[in-house]
Amino acid sequence: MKRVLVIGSGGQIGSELVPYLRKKYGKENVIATGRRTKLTDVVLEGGPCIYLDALNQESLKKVIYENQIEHVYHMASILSATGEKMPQTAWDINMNGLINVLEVSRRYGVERVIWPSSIAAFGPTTPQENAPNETILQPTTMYGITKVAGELLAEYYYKKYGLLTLSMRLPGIISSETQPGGGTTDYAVEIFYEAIKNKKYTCFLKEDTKLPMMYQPDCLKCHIDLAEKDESKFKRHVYNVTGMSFTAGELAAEIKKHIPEFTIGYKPDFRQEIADSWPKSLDDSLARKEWGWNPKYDLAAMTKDMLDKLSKRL
Ligand code: AKB
Repeated sequence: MKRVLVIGSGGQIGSELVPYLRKKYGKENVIATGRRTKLTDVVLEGGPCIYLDALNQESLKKVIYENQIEHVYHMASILSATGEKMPQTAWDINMNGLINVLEVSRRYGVERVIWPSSIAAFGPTTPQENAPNETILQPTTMYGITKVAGELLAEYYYKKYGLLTLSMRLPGIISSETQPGGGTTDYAVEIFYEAIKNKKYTCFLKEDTKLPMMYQPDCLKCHIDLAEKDESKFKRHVYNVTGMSFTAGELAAEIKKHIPEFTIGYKPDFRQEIADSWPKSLDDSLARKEWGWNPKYDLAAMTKDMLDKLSKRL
């Protein structure tokens, strides 16, 4: 049984990662923390929860020391669209939060830090199709800049102090429990809510905008794989991972197969430029080869499951 800390447990991934980890390690062993975003009832009622500001190194020390934490999942981050509205805050939260987590983790003997990077680490000079694991990283968003700097910082902590840091470059995550906030790929979740509630949706990206995506069950499995697989499997500390790639139009067409009266319009805003700077698809063959990454959901399976789950709930 591992003693686990999840920083940013109110977010789209954290809110489902916490119950997933509690099932695996026992509810008392997984400490959920949040700061700005409200924790869900499932997280609050399922085990220990505390307020934690990752920018405050002393509080972080106390939590990690007092709870003998072995694995840290650092999920707190400002995403791409919000990052463009407040670049300085994005830098502060994403970079100072991360360096605090790394510094306290290495001092108190944490075994692994799992910290998601993103497709935002890529930029317009990266190959657009099948972007390789090792490639040009010249992002044009503040969020992307913090992801590239974060990847380098995490690698620095591994080389200098032997702290095992593992990151996956996550694509857009589609999930049914907690809506994302402040990202460019958020449309791929919003569309489901609107399709069920109002049978129509206006997309803030163009119809032919293609981006890499992943369904939440695969995303959660990916986190556990990085935490649990034998260290010898990891030949590097940052991996491309993807589940599928589709355009906004293709997603709408897939939803229409289940809700024939669904209609979509397109009104691109400032997020179009962000989406255009990211690759359309990723090459995740190194993750598949080195530690057995094997996502289960494609566009059809994800769409059916999202509609089933949300229709029951909404
Ligand atoms: C965003 O859209 O900003 C995030 C991401 C791709 O990292 N979902």
